[in-house]
Amino acid sequence: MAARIASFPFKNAAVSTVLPRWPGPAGAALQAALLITTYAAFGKEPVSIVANIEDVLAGKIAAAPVTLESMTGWTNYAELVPEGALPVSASSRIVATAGGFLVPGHQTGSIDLFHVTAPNNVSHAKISTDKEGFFYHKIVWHDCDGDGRLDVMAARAKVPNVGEKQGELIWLEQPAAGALNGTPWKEHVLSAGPDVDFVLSAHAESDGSGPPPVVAAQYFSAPLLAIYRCAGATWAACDGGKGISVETLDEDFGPFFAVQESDLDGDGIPDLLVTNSRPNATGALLAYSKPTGASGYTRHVLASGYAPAPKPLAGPGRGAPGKPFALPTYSPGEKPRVLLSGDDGGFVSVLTPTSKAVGEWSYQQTYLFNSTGTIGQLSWMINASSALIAFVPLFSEGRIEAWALPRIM
Ligand SMILES: [Ca+2]
Ligand SMILES: [Ca+2]
Repeated sequence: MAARIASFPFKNAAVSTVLPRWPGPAGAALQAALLITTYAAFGKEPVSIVANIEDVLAGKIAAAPVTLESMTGWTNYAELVPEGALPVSASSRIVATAGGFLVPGHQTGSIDLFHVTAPNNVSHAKISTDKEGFFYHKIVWHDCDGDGRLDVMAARAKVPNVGEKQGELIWLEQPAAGALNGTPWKEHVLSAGPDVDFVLSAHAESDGSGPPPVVAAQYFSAPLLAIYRCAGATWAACDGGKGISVETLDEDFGPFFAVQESDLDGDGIPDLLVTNSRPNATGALLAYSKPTGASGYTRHVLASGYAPAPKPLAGPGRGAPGKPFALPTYSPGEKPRVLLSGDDGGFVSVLTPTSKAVGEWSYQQTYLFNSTGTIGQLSWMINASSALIAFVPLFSEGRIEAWALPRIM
């Protein structure tokens, strides 16, 4: 059985991320750390790091969050920048954040880099240029212009009280020098549409000639799951929308919340793992497959019926489920399990494939727990003992839980 192995208080815990090999106290061996962002309608919303998380889980030390930054707000995304993406020394690390939301005071979001040379030595570079009312949920590192430097692709949304909701796919050009000096990177707008989550697909290419297509889970602007392809040699050739074509994969099950690409059914071809987010017990975990030779994607409903937990004061904008994760497998041919959070549904579950056969899409769902509060974004890691650990930010209840997931649930 899955077991709760640790729990510690953490006010307003929102998005969690595992940082591998993160520097802890001087002299200590490098260990994974847990990064946690916070959401608050008023006051500071620090992004913090709990170093030496394996020692915390083992009960050797107490969780001691250290603030990475508290200048940005409503941080929806925080990840380690890929090694080598920016010209810094090998011992330093950079965390990229993206944020903002439709909450008053937070509508105009930003993309920021935090360069950490020591736990208490953090420098900040905001690389986006403010566009009033637009906020960010996701960035992807990709060399958009083929100059050898990784650039930032991002989706952003605008949700005004009155007027049109908008989504925009953009890229920010990493300069040849001064990438971290605080000057915003040059912005290029690619297309309307993508607004929340997206991936660069390794598989959705139509003829193999262009750059990797964008698969977008659209929530605000138009509730679609859609593929954006660029006919140029690089994404930069499609600036301003030139040469971009859009294929709609699903216009029935939206609004869509999250998308990732992973081979789910064991045929060796990456599939799309997707959630929508809905209020009325119609939330679903979905997969989309495109076998070799198929002309289009086939939708598979892996589980459905998710709903926000009942609350005395159920506000608007609540939905379920949250973000799914395909978990690592243990042997060739094994299909991955899926870790799922409920978001406003207040649960965490693991879906295990019930058949090894290719083309079978049935799963058994095991709930780790149900609560009445909102769950933030989960993260997971493999610890030094090869066990799979899931981190759960319980936003409403103000704590972080760690769960060990055995190979057989
Ligand atoms: Ca570049
Ligand atoms: Ca597949």
